[in-house]
Amino acid sequence: MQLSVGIVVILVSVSCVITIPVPDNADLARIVNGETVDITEIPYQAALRRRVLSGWAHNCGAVIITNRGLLTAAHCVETFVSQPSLLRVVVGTSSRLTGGKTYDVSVIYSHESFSATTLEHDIALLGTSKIMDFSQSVAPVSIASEHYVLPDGTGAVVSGFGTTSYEGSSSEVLMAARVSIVSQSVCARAYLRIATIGEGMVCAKGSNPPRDACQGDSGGPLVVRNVLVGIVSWGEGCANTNYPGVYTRVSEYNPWIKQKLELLRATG
Ligand code: 4AZ
Repeated sequence: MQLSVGIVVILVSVSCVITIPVPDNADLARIVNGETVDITEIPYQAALRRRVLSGWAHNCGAVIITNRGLLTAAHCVETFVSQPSLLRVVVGTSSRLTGGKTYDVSVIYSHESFSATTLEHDIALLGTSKIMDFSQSVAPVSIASEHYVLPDGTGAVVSGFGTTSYEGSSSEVLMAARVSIVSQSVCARAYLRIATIGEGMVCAKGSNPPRDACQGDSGGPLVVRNVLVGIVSWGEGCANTNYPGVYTRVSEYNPWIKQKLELLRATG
C-alpha cells in the first residue's frame, strides 16, 4: 500500500488504487529492479485475485504455508472478509495471467487489530476450499518462529507480480529482488514525519539500483534462507531511496498464525 507524505487521510483513498477493478487480461506489472524468476524457485508464491464484472482481477500476492493455508496482507482482503467467494488464489505459475492451478477461498481470517490508518497488524490467513496439490512449482514455505532473530543487513528476497515502478510499466511474469533488512530505528527515522514503524513491522531495501516491492506485490513474501520473515505491506512510493519498503514482521505474528491454522484445521 502506498503511503503519502504527511497526509494519512490519503491512505484510505490511495488504498483504493489497488482495488480499482482491472480486467483479468490487463497488463499489470512487477517488483522494481527485480529479475524474472521461475515459480519453481519461489514455489510458495501465490496470486490473489478478486471477482470483478469482467472476470477475475489481480488483487495482491499471497504465500503458501500449508496445503490449505496462505498468508496475505489484511489490507488486501479487508473488504472481502464476509465474502470469501469473491476471492481465489492461483498457484504454480510464473505468469500473472496464464497457467497454474486455481483454488477458491472459503475462509478469511483477518487480524482482529488490523488498522487501515496505521497499517499495524497487516496480516490475514486465507483457507482454500480444497487441499492444494504440492509439486515442484507449488510448495509451502516455513514461517519465522516467535523468537526468530533478524539482524540488520540480512539479505532477503521479495517477489511478486506487482508494478515495476510506482504507477509504472508492466510485465506478466513473476519477479524477485534481493533486499536487505533495515534497522528498526533507521526505518522509524525515515518515516518519522509520515508514519509509525510498529513492532509488527520490518523494513527492507535494495540499493544500486534501488530495489523494492511495489503496487500489486502487497501480501507477497519476503524470505530469508527459505523462512518467511515478512509480508509486503506498504511504503512511500516504490524503490524511493529515502523510504524502505515496509513488511509485516511474521515472527511477531507466529502465535496468531498458529492459532488461525488450528481454527482452519478444526473448522473452515
Ligand atoms: C502497494 O501499493 C505497495 N514500496 C506495496 C509495497 C510498497 C509500496 C506500495 C513498498 O501494494
